[in-house]
Amino acid sequence: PSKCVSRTNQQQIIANPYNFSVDLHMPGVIPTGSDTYLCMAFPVPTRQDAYIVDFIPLASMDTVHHMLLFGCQTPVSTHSFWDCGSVQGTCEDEAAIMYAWARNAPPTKLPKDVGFKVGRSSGMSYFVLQIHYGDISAFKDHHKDCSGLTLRMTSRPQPFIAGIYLLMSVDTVILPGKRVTDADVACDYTSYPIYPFAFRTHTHRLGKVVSGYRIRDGKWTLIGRQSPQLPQAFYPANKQVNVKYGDTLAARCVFTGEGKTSKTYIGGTSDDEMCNFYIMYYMDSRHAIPYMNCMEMGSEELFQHIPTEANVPIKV
Ligand code: IYT
Ligand code: CU
Ligand code: CU
Repeated sequence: PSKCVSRTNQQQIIANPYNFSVDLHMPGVIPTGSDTYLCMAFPVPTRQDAYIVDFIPLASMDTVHHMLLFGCQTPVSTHSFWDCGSVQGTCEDEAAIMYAWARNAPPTKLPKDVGFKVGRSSGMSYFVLQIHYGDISAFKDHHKDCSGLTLRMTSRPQPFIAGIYLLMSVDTVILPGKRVTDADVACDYTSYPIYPFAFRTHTHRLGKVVSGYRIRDGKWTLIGRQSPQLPQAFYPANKQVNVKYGDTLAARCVFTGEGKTSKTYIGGTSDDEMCNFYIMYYMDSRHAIPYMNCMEMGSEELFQHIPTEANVPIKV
């Protein structure tokens, strides 16, 4: 039996019968080394559709480097927590990211009337919480960690659903010693309008800056730009940039091969690299599409027109 105290279950306020909270936290763990990734799956507690409308993080600031929340159908384990570093991963099927908390970054809030749809019809039956324990010296006293987050949920349909559009490179190769390698990704957008409100960048150690754009009538408009060496949370997107049928979405990751003695490829370990630009958006719930992605390498001709800021490093 875990000593973790549930923060919500004892005091559910029954003011609105549609609203409820779900507590997701580690069951009292002691990571065995620095830079351990632990995962824990939780069944979505309702068979009907439900919406996440708010995230309330509760993480031990001295040990938790970051927390991610995913949704999927088939987690690697449903019994207890597991080591989900590069070998095992989070889910057998595709995982969808819904939330990122990183130390020293402000947490993301969903806009009003916006919710992530989970449950039966969304094909998302489990939450998976991933926690990266960084420096574990605070565990010398053998205490157990119960970090995690509380989800505020409602069964009331929301006017807008939240979703994620992921741009990722699958084929970048970074040559050793080469000062700059650009990984470019771009796709035509051919769906209903989306309204980006947050973005997240992800690379490993060689990434310098990652930028995402909407291209409309040849004009590049910034959605967000960040150093992946800063906490990899969702940051507020450039306001008033919507994306509609006929636009193009594009992202560039700038890498350096300086200090490397061999080629670096895209892959799962910390010696590999990744190039990810996540757009968190909302969309009219009548034509809700919660996950989209783009893995096409943009054309050289298109990227001739990328604003020069995309290659300007960000101070960390
Ligand atoms: C090869 C690669 O770039 N992997 C990324 C993007 C990715 C995310 C999810 C790929 C798939 C997913 O289901 I969610 I398939 C990647 O692994 N990124 C990590 C986490 O897995 C989310 C990151 O921190 O952004
Ligand atoms: Cu981390
Ligand atoms: Cu990665």
